[in-house]
Amino acid sequence: MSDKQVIAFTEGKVGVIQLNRPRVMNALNRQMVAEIVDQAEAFDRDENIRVIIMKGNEKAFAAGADIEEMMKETPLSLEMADPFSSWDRLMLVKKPLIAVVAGFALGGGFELALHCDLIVAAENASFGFPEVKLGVMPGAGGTQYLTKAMGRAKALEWIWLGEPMSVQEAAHYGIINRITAPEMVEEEAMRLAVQLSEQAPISVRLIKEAVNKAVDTPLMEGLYFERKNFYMLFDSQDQQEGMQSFVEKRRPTFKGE
Ligand code: CO8
Repeated sequence: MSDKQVIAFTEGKVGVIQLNRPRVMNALNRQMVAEIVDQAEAFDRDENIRVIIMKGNEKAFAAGADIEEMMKETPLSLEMADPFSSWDRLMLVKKPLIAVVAGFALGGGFELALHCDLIVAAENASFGFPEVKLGVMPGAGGTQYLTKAMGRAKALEWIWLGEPMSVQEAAHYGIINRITAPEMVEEEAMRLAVQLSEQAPISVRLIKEAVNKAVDTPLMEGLYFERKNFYMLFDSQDQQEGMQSFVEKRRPTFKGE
């Protein structure tokens, strides 16, 4: 096992995962994906953490799967290694995940950002699925996420042509949440993370569950799911604190209980 490929640290109630293969634009090899997912799960279990930030550096969030590693794969090696099961685990993280994207978020790097709940992007961010130019296609959810976000025709155009997408285009399709100057992007993401970390944690968690449910559930089923989560919150101290603080005209303090 070589050196660690992600750096993890905390700032208050925010856990930060920094992708750390700058020499290759944070290309995602298997070890790095495993470390990202293990760390995200560790923060998810950590009672002191309420929000998780995932970031790269000023040149790249991640320029896709590591092509040197990937070029040796065969259908059987992929089947046996089952690389996408790690990505499925990322979807089970219950706390908010915020991607900070400066520079390239391509292929698997774009998919990694799309696995996060919110994306804060620098003006120089560039998103895209260049896989077609390598004779393959997106494999970690790109065809599904993009089609749900922008509709079939535009998704086909982007993925077929493999062209880079600017932040303005990504914002137009609702793919990213905020755009900032490159030097402000980390600060803006941290500001958003801190704001989220001050919300009632159980509410935040059940809201994520319910919104995710809306993505591929018939409306009636989604409405029932939302209702159950709404009822459940009336068993929390945070609900009592939130409403009590309102009538007492003071700021609430949420404990996640
Ligand atoms: N894999 C391996 N090495 C990479 C990758 C990559 N994806 N991207 C960049 N590098 C390396 C370069 O080879 C170069 O290394 P060296 O200095 O040793 O030559 C170094 O990073 C710097 O890159 P460049 O010199 O090319 O920098 P430029 O600024 O000229 O260009 C680009 C930057 C545009 C990002 C360019 O490097 C590029 O096009 N990279 C490849 C992008 C790409 O095709 N990504 C898609 C990969 S396929 C994919 O993601 C499939 C996803 C499937 C699921 C995910 C599983 C993990």
